[in-house]
Amino acid sequence: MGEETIAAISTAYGSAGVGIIRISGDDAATIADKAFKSKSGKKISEQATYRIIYGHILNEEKQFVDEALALTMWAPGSFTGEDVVELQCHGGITVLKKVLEIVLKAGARLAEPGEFSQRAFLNGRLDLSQAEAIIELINAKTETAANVAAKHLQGVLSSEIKKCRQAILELIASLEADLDFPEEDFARLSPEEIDSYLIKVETTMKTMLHSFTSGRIIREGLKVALIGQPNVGKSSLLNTLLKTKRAIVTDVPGTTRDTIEEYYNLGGIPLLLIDTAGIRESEDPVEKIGVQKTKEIVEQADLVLYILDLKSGVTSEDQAFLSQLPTEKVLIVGNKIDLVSGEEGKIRKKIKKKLVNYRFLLISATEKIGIQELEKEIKNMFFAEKWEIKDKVFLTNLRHKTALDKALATLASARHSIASGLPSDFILIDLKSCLDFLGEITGETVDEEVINQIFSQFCLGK
Ligand SMILES: Nc1nc2c(ncn2[C@@H]2O[C@H](COP(=O)(O)OP(=O)(O)OP(=O)(O)O)[C@@H](O)[C@H]2O)c(=O)[nH]1
Ligand SMILES: [Mg+2]
Repeated sequence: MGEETIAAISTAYGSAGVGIIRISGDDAATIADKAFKSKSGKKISEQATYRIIYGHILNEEKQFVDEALALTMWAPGSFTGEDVVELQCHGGITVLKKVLEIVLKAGARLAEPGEFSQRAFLNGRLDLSQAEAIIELINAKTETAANVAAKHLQGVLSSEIKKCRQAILELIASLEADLDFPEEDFARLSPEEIDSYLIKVETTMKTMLHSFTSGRIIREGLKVALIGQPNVGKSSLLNTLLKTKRAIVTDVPGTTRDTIEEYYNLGGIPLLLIDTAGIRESEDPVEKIGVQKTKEIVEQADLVLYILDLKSGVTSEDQAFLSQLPTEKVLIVGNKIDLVSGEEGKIRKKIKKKLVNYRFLLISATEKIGIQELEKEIKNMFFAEKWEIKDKVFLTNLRHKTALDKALATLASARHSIASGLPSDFILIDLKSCLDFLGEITGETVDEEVINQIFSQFCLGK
């Protein structure tokens, strides 16, 4: 150890019943003793681990600043693996800042964002993917996202990665033994055996990789953009789905200017619904910006609900706009079916003819017709598989995905070497890189710069 002792406010900035100052490092107890006087006269440094004592925070002039409870957690039995004292004060930001200042004057250094977690990682309390799960859990926007992050924190992903690494490691050992002791008479693996061994590891890794799309949706929500010309009923559909009057609806075209984003829970799966400004050529500068923004939203969306006003049908503007988008990203929603009752068959035929190969359905946003069918269609498009969080590993982090991509590429290269009849030296090079890439996920083989970069994204005090 021998690291500096660090301190920070670990609770949210705002008003709350309680706020916590966390102090971690070799001098945590001595520093805390300078800021905190217990009611009983006992020193924090004389306490056993996991004790709570009541007392007062006093400034340098021995003036009373706040009441507090001091919680002791001595190394290695703390989050960071170091000596930790947490001062539980009252949760006002001004008072917490005052207490922090006293602690810093007593000899602690202000912690960098994520520094407590970084120390936990460096002291082997968590691996890198588990540390990243903390931030995922803190930022979880839905219950599903929190559940997945909790699984990662428990090490579900790490253990899957470690299993793959172990398998590769065993193969490396066996191939190296062949090279080192060529005369020894033990059963050697044939190229076919090596290949089928690698296929197994590859399959496990690919399954993990494929979970990334779902994983990202779990974390960020499926981005669903409501797009269409002015007045077709985009905001009305948003309101109907959310069952609130979230967006302003009027019969004036160009009502929505800025985008409106709201999370919507579709059977446990988060959808991020984005209502946008109707697309049209406009001279109005505000509307122009809105339309430009709509185009950007379309780019980022996982799904575009392209809304048509069935009274106007499919216009050439609609066709022009849609032609710029990949068909599989679009679901055509014919709205205001209530206004054209009796003409459904004819309308369907027309849409089919003008918009070949698109999925489409007919609804009424205001009369709530076809809404369940719409929800069902979205589910079918994206969530055909069951979202069982139980034991399944979901890849949610882009850094992990990139490392896994690279690891898979090295396996492919190893298999290629086998197929080309190359000697095991070649295969070994790839297998060792594979090992390194997998190790990047859990943090065994990642360089310091990357580690610093990861932890700097954490919030202050974590
Ligand atoms: N009859 C009927 N009217 C609807 C339906 N959906 C929307 N409307 C009406 O159409 C008008 C426009 O609705 P909005 O939801 O504001 O349309 P928008 O696409 O958000 O319009 P902009 O924000 O201007 O681009 C309003 O008067 C709504 O009441 C529907 O299913 N049936
Ligand atoms: Mg609108």
